[in-house]
Amino acid sequence: MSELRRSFDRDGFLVLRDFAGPDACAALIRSAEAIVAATDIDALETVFDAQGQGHGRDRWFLDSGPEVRAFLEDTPGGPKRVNKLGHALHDRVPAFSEFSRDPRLDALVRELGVAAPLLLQSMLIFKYPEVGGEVPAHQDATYLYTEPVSVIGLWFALEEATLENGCLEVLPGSHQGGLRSRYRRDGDRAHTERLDPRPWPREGWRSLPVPAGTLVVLHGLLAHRSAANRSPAPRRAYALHVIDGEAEYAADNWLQRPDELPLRGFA
Ligand SMILES: O=C(O)CCC(=O)C(=O)O
Repeated sequence: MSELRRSFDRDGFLVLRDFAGPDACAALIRSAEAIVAATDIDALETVFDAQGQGHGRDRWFLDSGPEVRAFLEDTPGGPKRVNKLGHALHDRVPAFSEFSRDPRLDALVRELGVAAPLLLQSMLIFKYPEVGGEVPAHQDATYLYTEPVSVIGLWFALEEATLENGCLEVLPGSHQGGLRSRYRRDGDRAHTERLDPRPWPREGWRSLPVPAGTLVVLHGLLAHRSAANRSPAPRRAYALHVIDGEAEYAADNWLQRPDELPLRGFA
């Protein structure tokens, strides 16, 4: 077993600096900001409700698995600002498809045990200065469940992520403790079902301040979160979630792909 794999199996995450160069990061930011600039923000209504998951009652969210849609920050009374774009940038937008279908990522996830990688979900998370919201502690397998659990998060810092602008925070080893909740779709809504009532511990979290270009790899059962950005510096990041095609994809996951846009791997 490689040292990388041993470390991932032990901790539930990897921090790989200098994965993406400045030009590659800038290209994704440019492409994402062009999408935002072409979006009628005032016409948007769906706030990405990271705390209460209120967007789970909203078709703009529920049908976004094969689309590129913008979601708002919770800024009551203030101007509307975009929280994220999701969830099929990797299949719909050339700059993201090129960035995501990198043979190095294919080799990496296979080394971590994914036999038949499929690119399931992508998001550009803006965390704009002053307004970028908190992402509460969660496991990605809550939202992207396969049997057995196979989802891996590939999170790319497109700019420096710091303690001030809301860098990722992880709970090392928490991937060994089982899945705590599932986010299930039931017709026109999705809701969270708790499987384990214990709250995440207050102690033991590790902040991951990283320079732009860093790839953070997250096991699907690893608890992670990020604080609000109250600093003057943006913290844009790209997150790509990969599952194993050999695992069974849950029919009641919120994200469902239509036959017209089947999931693809890295090729
Ligand atoms: O970018 C963040 O702050 C959180 C990202 C995240 O939770 C994820 O990609 O699963």
